[in-house]
Amino acid sequence: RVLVIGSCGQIGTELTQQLRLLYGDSNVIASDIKFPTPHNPHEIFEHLDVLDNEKLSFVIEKHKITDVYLMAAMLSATAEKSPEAAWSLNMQSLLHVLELARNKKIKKVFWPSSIAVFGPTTPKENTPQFTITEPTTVYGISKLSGERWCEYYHQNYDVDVRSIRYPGIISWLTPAGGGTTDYAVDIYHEAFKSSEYNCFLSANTKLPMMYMEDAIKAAIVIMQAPKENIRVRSSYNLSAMSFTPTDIANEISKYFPNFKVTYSPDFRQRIADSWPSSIDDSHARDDWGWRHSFDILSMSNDIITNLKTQSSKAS
Ligand code: VAH
Repeated sequence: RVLVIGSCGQIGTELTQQLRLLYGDSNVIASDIKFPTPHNPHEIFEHLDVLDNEKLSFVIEKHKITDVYLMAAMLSATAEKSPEAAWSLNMQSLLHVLELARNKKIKKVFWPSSIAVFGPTTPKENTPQFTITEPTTVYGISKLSGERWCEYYHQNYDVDVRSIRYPGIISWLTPAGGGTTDYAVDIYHEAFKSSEYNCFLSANTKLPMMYMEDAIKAAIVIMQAPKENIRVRSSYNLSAMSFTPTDIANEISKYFPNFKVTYSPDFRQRIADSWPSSIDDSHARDDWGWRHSFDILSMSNDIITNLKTQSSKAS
């Protein structure tokens, strides 16, 4: 049985839906500190604060969980405002789950890391799998520490934890939650609401990005790969495309010719400037067959099509 922790989050919502399609509703238990909304109507739901270790162990036992997808975290922008809370949530949640795996209470763990583990001293273009990682954000520090723990628990206790350094993830169904790349989610929704969007990053801020469908596919494919294929036990670089706010504005203007984007960089610009512009994910492609499906054209078309359908249903 599978437990998704953080099933109401940006990735968790659609990940839970896909896992239910794959394994059946009764084999996928959703859990979150928030309660489900119409966005994420989970068949089997447990209200869970992942820091409540007792409740977590109870849920694992009650549902005979074998695989855990730990999707709960505080993202980069929010974490800068609440460093201690971010460290506690992002770190303690992982350590609790790794301990359960060490004690053989669960068999397999998926834990998302992020390109946020890279910092200003990391090579910016085509960032290699193994390189300098001096993150300058609370979120990046917590993700880098998490990667070190994943590798430690694998090497010392043979824990089967698998991790991916996600780039910015773009979704239409679920809102993004407190990240630096959220502009790329918000801007599409704004195109349907008003004729302009004020972007909190500068026009030419190039960042590695991925469409939600690819992000979900990656989590499921890495978890289904034979154990011996997973040679990187810190976290795999992963990417699909890189783009700037200008690139997205140009895509949207194909559908909304009068759409106007203005740029007012805020504190999140410093975070974005510390991250790479593009990622070398050849290890993921070689080790477990990673292949992305969406580029900026097919992603934009998919988002606009779905938002059109959603808005026509709503009206
Ligand atoms: C964030 N969406 O912006 C997340 C992600 C690489 C970005 O980690 O914090």
